[in-house]
Amino acid sequence: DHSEYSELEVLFKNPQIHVKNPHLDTMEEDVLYHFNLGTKTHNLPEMFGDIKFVCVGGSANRMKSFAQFIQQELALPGNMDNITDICEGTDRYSMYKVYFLSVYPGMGVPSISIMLHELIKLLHHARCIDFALFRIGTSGGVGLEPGTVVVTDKEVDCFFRAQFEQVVLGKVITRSTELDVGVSKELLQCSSELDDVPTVIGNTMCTSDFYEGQGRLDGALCSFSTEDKLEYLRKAYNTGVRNIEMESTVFRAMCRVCAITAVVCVTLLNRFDGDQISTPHDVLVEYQQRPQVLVAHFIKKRLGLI
Ligand code: R2B
Ligand code: URA
Repeated sequence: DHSEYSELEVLFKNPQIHVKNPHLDTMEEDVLYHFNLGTKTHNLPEMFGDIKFVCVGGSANRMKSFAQFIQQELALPGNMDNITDICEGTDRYSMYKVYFLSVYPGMGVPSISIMLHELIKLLHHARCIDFALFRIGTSGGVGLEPGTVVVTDKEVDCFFRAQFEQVVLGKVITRSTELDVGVSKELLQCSSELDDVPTVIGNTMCTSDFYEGQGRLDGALCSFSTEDKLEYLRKAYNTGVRNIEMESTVFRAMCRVCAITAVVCVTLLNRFDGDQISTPHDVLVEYQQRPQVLVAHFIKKRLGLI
């Protein structure tokens, strides 16, 4: 059965991951090649069974500092100065674990999609239950003040449809990005309890290119006029799009296995005002911390720490 959602299923009452791929059951070993982990070489339940929150996104360094930040915020034991990359045997992805898991998925849909296959199987093999999965990152704003955080309502493709298309065996398979329990309102509430994390709920458009694919005029190629670009951005805005990035649709479409998922991205610029990201480095660094601060606050509240 290859109907739309046959492979992955959420059991909300007991949200344990059910990876519905019958072929997996017949495999003696599962090698998670890009993580340099495997079911025979590693005790995955022991290594990862206690995971309650998973956060993907940013850059390798940002995910490391996020793990350190969470450890500090949750007052977890251990010395975080020498936290090691669980994936250091491969230079594809980076992964840091401190009760919660912080993963750098690379840039763009193909990269995060490979990572998510292995991450979901990892959580499945580790028999994790009841956990939340976040994508945090950067984006281009559509009609927003730079530095605004967008908590995604709907992840849409470049035609403004709430779906993710993938070619499988030469056929286009469509998966919805709409069907799960969102926590956007809870995150918005969290932002109101924080200083300097201006936040809105809006739709997030996911593209497969940073330049022409996002209507930029400053790439190596450009096939359209300034007016074409602005018309497209206005159209996007009118359908509810407030930011543009490169991973959200596949993230939501694949992560329906998790009880809670959220996409939280800060906007680095307002695309109606320009394309180049020329904001000073220290300002960008502060912007990029905002999704981390918001998600950390959410986690602390969920854990009853505040
Ligand atoms: C946001 O920022 C990156 C491009 O600069 C990309 O990974 C994304 O989604
Ligand atoms: N990331 C994107 O994908 N687009 C932007 O404009 C900024 C960051």
